[in-house]
Amino acid sequence: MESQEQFKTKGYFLRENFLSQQECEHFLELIKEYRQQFSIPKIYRQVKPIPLSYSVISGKAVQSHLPEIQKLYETINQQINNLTNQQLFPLKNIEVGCNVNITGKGGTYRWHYDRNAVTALLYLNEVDGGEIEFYPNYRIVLPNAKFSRFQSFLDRLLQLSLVRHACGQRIVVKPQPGLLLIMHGNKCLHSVGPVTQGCDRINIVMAYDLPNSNFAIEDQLNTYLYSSENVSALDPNYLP
Ligand SMILES: O=C(O)CCC(=O)C(=O)O
Ligand SMILES: [Fe+2]
Repeated sequence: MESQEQFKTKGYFLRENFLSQQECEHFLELIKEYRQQFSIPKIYRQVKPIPLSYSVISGKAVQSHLPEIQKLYETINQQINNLTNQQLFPLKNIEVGCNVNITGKGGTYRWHYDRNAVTALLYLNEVDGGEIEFYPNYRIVLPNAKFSRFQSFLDRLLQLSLVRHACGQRIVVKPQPGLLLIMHGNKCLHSVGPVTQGCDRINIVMAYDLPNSNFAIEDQLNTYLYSSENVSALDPNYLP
């Protein structure tokens, strides 16, 4: 009950030690083994002020090769349904549903909102730097126009540091093994600052939504986020 209240009023939920140190090490080992067998794309998108610079094991690979992580995606679904008092589901688009983000030294994740309603971030290790900075329930969403140019303008305006600091509640969280962060992904502005130490920052990103959710832009955004290919759109979060 307490957690439900917390999520409702604050717009996010943090739980330390959702996984034990040993469980984290086990998942890190599975990820390491996956990386010894397969190469993973490195994504670099030059956006300001914080570029998107990371590597990712996308949802399709998680589903086929990392069944224990896929299982975790389902377990956390239950937790989220309790927390939100809603019936949310894994995304229909497998590629987007459950990813492993791997951020090396100097890597960052741009300012953005997720496309889905609720996102869970599960951190597996501790690094220097690589803090996530977020502003819960911050976005002003235009009804029926959330992929429009005007929405894009509004989002860019609210991303300015002056506006963020004046209008938002700034929260900074340092990754630690087993830490679970749940947020309204499509309303919470977030970014990841540079990892300053050699070791990779590794976390699992799990996306949930209502069953009838649909996203106006899928393919371009997926290419942008999960492959190293070029995309023509300036920002594929919005319609041209
Ligand atoms: O790695 C993080 O802490 C955040 C990643 C993120 O926001 C995303 O993958 O959408
Ligand atoms: Fe995100």
